[in-house]
Amino acid sequence: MFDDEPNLADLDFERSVANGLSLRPRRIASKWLYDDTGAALFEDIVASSGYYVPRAELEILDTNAREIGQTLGDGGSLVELGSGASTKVRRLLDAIPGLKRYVPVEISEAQLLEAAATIRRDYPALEVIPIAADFTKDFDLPDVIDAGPVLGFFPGSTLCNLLPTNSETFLRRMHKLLGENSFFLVGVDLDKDPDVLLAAYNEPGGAIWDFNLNILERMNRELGTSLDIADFRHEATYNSDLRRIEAAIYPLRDLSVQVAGQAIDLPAGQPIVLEYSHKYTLDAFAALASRAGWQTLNAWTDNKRLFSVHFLTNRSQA
Ligand code: AVJ
Repeated sequence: MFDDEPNLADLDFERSVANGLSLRPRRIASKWLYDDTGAALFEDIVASSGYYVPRAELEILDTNAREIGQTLGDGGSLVELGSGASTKVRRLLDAIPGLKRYVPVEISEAQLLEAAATIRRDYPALEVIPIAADFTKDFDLPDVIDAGPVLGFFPGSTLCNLLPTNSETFLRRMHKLLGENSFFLVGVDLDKDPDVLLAAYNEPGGAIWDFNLNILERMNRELGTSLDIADFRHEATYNSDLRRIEAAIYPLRDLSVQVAGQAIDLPAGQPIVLEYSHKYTLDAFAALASRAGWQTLNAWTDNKRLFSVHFLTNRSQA
């Protein structure tokens, strides 16, 4: 997964946790949330009724897929970043019959190959070229896609984990990778009433608690700590200056933990920040994309204006 804390990104789990817990506020980089257990628990969040992102995004894709296909033209390649089980993309595959090729890019190779086999079975006319890669690092796309238009697909608001400056760098990298004749569909969560955001990111005792508290179980498993999840609570807050949800866990009593040979204090009530989720207005995101070299063709929202999908292009004449 993505990292919002570059200084903690290229370390192993133990070093990264030890360094993060010495920062103030204490931090654990969000990429560590998504081990196999974490990825499965995140699916429970996706299925939960309070988390509006998946449903709002599918509504937008369903409504606009035909227009996307018409703009793209025939013979194109769809490149999905972080394709997981390749479920959302089916809405596009179903609505864009002229598509020639699907290139899922996914770090979990087992999940990638299983998803690719299922897509091949269900879309026999489509050429499927799976790429096992971490899209936050450099990787290559197959040369064959240069023959036609390319549609990048980056759903789910994953980009919003990044600090805005790192998002811009990422968008610029994708601009280069997807090439001259490309389009990019990016799912971006909208800035809105903090009460609506807080309700979506707080579900006391629900899937979000299990997902975030899993980091403690992971530490117990992999770092030999013996933390008790009953000693913590989860709360997401909204930072209105930086326009982001900050998900954190809080010790309920004074604790101390041994990581990488260091004794680290975890005082009662002091947050350990796990994940940022930045929120954008349509204009703010279009400006960011433009600084990264992309031109906005369209920015769609769902009916309730909770979420947005930006349709960007590399084509200068557009
Ligand atoms: C995976 C970062 C897109 O911020 O909406 C959802 C993570 N955490 N509910 C988001 C998340 C709790 C999600 N992203």
